[in-house]
Parts: sequence; C-alpha cells; structure tokens
Amino acid sequence: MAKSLQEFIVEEQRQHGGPDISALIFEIADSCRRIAVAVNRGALSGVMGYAASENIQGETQKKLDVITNDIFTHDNEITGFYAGLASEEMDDPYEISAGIQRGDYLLVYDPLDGSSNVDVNISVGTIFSILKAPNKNPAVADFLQPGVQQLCGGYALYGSSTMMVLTTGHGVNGFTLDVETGEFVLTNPGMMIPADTAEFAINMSNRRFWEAPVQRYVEECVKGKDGGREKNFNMRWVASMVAEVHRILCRGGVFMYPFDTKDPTKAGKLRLMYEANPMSFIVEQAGGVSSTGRQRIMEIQPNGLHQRVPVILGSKNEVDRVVSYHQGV
Ligand code: P6P
Repeated sequence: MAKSLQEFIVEEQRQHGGPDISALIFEIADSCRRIAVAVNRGALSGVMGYAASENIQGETQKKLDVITNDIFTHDNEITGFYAGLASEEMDDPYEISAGIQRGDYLLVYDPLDGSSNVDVNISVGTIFSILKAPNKNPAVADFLQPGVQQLCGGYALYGSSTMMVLTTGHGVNGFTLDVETGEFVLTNPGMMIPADTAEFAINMSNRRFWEAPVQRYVEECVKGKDGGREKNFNMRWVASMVAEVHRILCRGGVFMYPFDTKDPTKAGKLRLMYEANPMSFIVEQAGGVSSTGRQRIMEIQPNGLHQRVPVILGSKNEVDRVVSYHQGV
C-alpha cells in the first residue's frame, strides 16, 4: 500500500525533527486539491479568459489567477499557522484578518504559475515557499529572506494527473492525487536530477536579447556534435515553469530564463521569492544546480517581494557549464 502524504510527512518529521510544519503542508495540499478542481473544470465553469484586473507585474489577470489566489489565500489564512502571506497576485503582503490567530510562519506563493496556458489546456501549477516569521506582525522586510532560509519549497502540478512535489531539506518527494480517495499518494520517492542531459529549455524568441555566455551555450546545444559538443540536444519550451521543472526532475534537463536586455529594468522574468527560490530548493535537494549564471539563487538577499532574477537550473554538469561561460572560461 503506497504511503499517503500525511504518513510520509509525519514520518519525515519524526525522523528529522526541526520545526513541525507537517500540518502546514497538509493544508497546502488540501488547498491545491481545491485549485485542481477549479482548474480542471476550466471552461465548464466559465472561468477561462481574462479578469478585469491587473497584478503588480502589469499582467492582466486571468479569472483563474484571481480565483486560485483567493482559494489559496483563504484556505491558508484560516489555519492560524501564518503571521503573513504574500502572493504574485497581490501587490503587498496579505493582512491576516482580525480574529484569526497569527502563527509563526510566512507563506509565499504563485497560485497559478503558467496561467497563460490555462485556456489552451497545457499544464499549470501552484508554487509555494514556507519561511519562519520573525514576528507576528511582519513587514515586507520580514519576508525578504534568502532561499537558504526556506523551511519548505514545493509545487502542485495540474497536468495529466495532479501532483505535489516538495522538499523540507531532506530530499525531494512526489505525490500523485488519487481522485477517487482525494488523497495524495507517494509515487516518486527520492527524486534525483541526472547530472548530464541532452535537453534544454529556453524561449528562443528572446535570443537577440541574451548575454554572450547564454548565446554561446545555446548555440553549442543547437549545433550539438557539429558544434563541438559530445552529443546532439533536444529543445523543449512549455512556457510553464512548473511543467519544465517537473520534467527536469523526472528525466534531467536545463531550464533557462536568463537575464535579457528586452526590458533593462527587469533582471529576467521569473520572480525570486515565489518561483526561483522554491524551485531552486527543490532542484538543489534533487542534486541539481540553480544559478543566475553569476551566483547561487538561494544565496541572493532579496530586495523586494516581487524581485525578478535570471534563472538557469537543472542538471549539474550543464548548469555548471553555463556558469563557467559566465566566468569567461
Ligand atoms: P514566456 C509563466 O508566465 C512564467 O512565469 C513561467 O511559468 C514560464 O517559464 C515563463 O513565464 C514563460 O515565459 O516569456 O515564454 O511566456
């Protein structure tokens, strides 16, 4: 009989000790199950298309962005586990409602990453990160903790099946939702990223905006054996980070959303606190590497809740190669 998420997390907590966040993880899983229902109903419940609002990124919010943000925020606020919540979809940290107990943790999340895919039925996901709250009335500065301080990093993937993948610093484990019982069941214990790969993921339409080291690396992948590499490469681009990272966890690969000069005010597209950091925690715990090209992402001291960073993550030997090109090797 495969282990449930509950059994696994309780055993992991018993084995490794540390802050007991098992109940927080259970509630997050419950909330992701509800989001899966909303996403899977899609067009059936008229939630496709755009809402009237915009988020801080200046992106027009899809109805499901707003709906999933409301679900995730409400479900986790009422637990009393958190002193504060922060989301890609909200400009400022969410103020825990009066009368609700404030806990010792912070939850930072992208409730529906890759949402531009939802209308065309391509996998999307929820990305989340749990941090320790320094006090019960956190200001923005209290959220701005480097990735190495995360207690948990994880994602839910709403794909051909709904999965939860997470780490609390003791390896990476994947759980699949059994829609008949409503339970997340351990299906991918001890996920590890192969150190080598022949698959890279990047949005090639931005090529003219990349810096030279990324240009060089991608050109060599495209040329393969004709360009001096020892193998030929495949390319993938789903435009859904959760789907890309999941594929890399399952079979290796390198994912890049590097610095580009398309918009000099942005250091890249992906957000540090609720995309790059939780995914970097998972990737590193699975034996991979996650870098901006110049520094380990998990060591960045955040300077803003919605700060963007370049992201190059995945199979160690390939990411190390991209980093070496940034060092002029
Ligand atoms: P582009 C989704 O909007 C996202 O934040 C990531 O999930 C994804 O990897 C990236 O942006 C896709 O960006 O420029 O290819 O649309």
